[in-house]
Amino acid sequence: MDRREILNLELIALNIRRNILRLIRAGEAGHAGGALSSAEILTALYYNLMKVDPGNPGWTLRDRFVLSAGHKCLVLYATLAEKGFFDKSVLDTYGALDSRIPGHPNMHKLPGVETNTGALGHGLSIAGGMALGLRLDRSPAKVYVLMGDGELAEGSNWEAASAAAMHRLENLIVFVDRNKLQISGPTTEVMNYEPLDQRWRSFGWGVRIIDGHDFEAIIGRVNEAPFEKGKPSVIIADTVKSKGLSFAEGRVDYHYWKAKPEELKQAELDLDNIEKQLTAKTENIGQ
Ligand SMILES: Cc1ncc(C[n+]2csc(CCOP(=O)(O)OP(=O)(O)O)c2C)c(N)n1
Ligand SMILES: [Mg+2]
Repeated sequence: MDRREILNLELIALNIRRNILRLIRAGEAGHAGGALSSAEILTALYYNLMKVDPGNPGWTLRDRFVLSAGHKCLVLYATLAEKGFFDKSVLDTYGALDSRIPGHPNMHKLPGVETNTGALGHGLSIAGGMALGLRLDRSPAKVYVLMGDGELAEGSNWEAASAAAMHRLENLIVFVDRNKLQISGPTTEVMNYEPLDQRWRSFGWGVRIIDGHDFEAIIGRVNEAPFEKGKPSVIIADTVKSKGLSFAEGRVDYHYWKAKPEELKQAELDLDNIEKQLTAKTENIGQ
């Protein structure tokens, strides 16, 4: 990929992080950690990989995105708003009664949300059904799923993984956001599924491991899917929870962040610093 294209995606991911901060400010709290760790994955999907039309969210030929880990909804709202599915002013209603953007995504309230999620461990089953249905319709559309690494502790995922392999769902591509933390601690201490690549492989999937903050890796691997003929694909994305916030990166306390005013100030400064770095990179390319 061209350096300019990558920089452009990095700038969009920064805007998405700014939108996440705006949501947290509005709601005074939210699931920040897992939203921030997956900002690059959603940016790559919505700005490079997926065929979607913000003006026509129900377009039959669209690719589908299922946010299986529904508590990561801040990153979905932030991305859909950035992409123009709805007005950014809606972000300021987060936490309000009757908001169109509740604590877990609701397809009946917001255009662009494909299915309701929030109870972990159900998105993969739903996505498998979508992928099978699309194949029966001879649709070229693909189904993308974002799962949390802690979410994998739900047994229902592994039944869905077996079914997807049995049905040879080549049009199904799953990301596992391996930020190594879940709600109460390190995933390896709460429910250890490592080595995760071997586990997925044994369930009949094609597997790749990437740096989940690296656009070339995200886009490059997705473009190679299916990784193995007749198999669904999973990309294990190594990420940092709360990526971008100096005081919160890799800390379990920010899984759900009740934001203090001084933390919000620091978060703004951190994102301003990222912007400065990106501006410097842009100037370098220009020379
Ligand atoms: C069925 C179910 N059990 C428990 C929860 C509570 N819960 C919300 S987030 C979370 C941890 C998820 O961790 P992970 O999937 O690693 O997400 P991330 O690190 O990206 O935030 C849990 C247990 C839930 N939403 N659904
Ligand atoms: Mg996690």
